[in-house]
Amino acid sequence: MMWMNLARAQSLMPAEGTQIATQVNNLYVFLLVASLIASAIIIGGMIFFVWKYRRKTANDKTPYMSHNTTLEFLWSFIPLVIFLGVFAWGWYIYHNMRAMPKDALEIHIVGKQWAWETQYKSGVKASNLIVAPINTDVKLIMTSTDVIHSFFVPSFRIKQDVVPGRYTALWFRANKLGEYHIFCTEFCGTQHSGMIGTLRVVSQQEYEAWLEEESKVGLLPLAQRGEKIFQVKACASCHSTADAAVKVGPPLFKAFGKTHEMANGEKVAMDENYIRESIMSPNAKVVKGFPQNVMPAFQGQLSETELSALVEYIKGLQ
Ligand code: HEC
Ligand SMILES: [Cu+2]
Repeated sequence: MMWMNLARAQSLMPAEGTQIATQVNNLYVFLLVASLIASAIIIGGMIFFVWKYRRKTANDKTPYMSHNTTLEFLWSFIPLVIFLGVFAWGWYIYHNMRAMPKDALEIHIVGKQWAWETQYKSGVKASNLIVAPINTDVKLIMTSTDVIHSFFVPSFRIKQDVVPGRYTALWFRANKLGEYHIFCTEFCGTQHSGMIGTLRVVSQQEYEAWLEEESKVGLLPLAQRGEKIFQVKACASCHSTADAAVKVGPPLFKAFGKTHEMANGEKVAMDENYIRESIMSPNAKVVKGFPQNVMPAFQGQLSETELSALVEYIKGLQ
């Protein structure tokens, strides 16, 4: 319907990421348009009658009127039918929203001041991020560790209180790829407005790849995660870790805490910040006797957790 699409122009409402969002929008647009038509009839009729039956001469008499059964019946019955229709329509959508699908992919969500923690069944965890496959029923099982929060994804038109001491649930079936906002909509303390996250809808393959990748680094002690990342990012092809052998780059074995001489003569003790800088922008300080521009810069390719893991791993190579 043309008018529905018109009223639903992107600028008016958040994107629709699920079938339910579309259903909610249709109902909402119907209510909006029905209210507009009703107010046009009522206010327009009022203005018209005020004008038509205005006092025209000094001795106008108000005619005697009792009632009109047909009219009264119609203006009661037609709205009644519309209201019952809206009720049934709303009930149907609400039922769809609240009836949890069987065999859904279940994800645990913990609200805390002031973040959303995501926990997958495999043990993978994420913070302020939910990654979910497209066209799949997903059920969120939610609780809070402190105060009452409220989980809201505007583009999915789903919202639910997240309460300490019990579980509440939501479900969705995303039908568009993309990133959607997660908000907390229950005032929960000073940083409430910062309690936001991202719901990323990806293809089934991407979802599995992501889980796989996260499970590599998600469950181990930091130094062990660091060791994995060191392999995955091919650091190992240029740096030796078990002896002082010089490969493409300087050995990292027993390197932490020692003083290293740079190409410009500067002496730098290897601490956490030096490791970080060496990984993110290798050209900031170039080790004496080694080529510049050989080690790739990892800026933007490692998360803070991955960086900490690498730092801990390198510290432990003693
Ligand atoms: C293509 C080879 C190559 C790869 C891959 C590489 N590096 Fe390097 N790295 C070097 C070279 C060459 C240097 C010395 C030049 C410089 O300082 O930029 C270096 C320097 C370093 C230093 C400073 C060492 C010191 O003794 O002062 C650290 C720490 C380091 N790399 C860590 C890493 C980590 C962690 C990774 C993986 C995320 C990595 N490197 C990947 C070649 C590489
Ligand atoms: Cu909150």
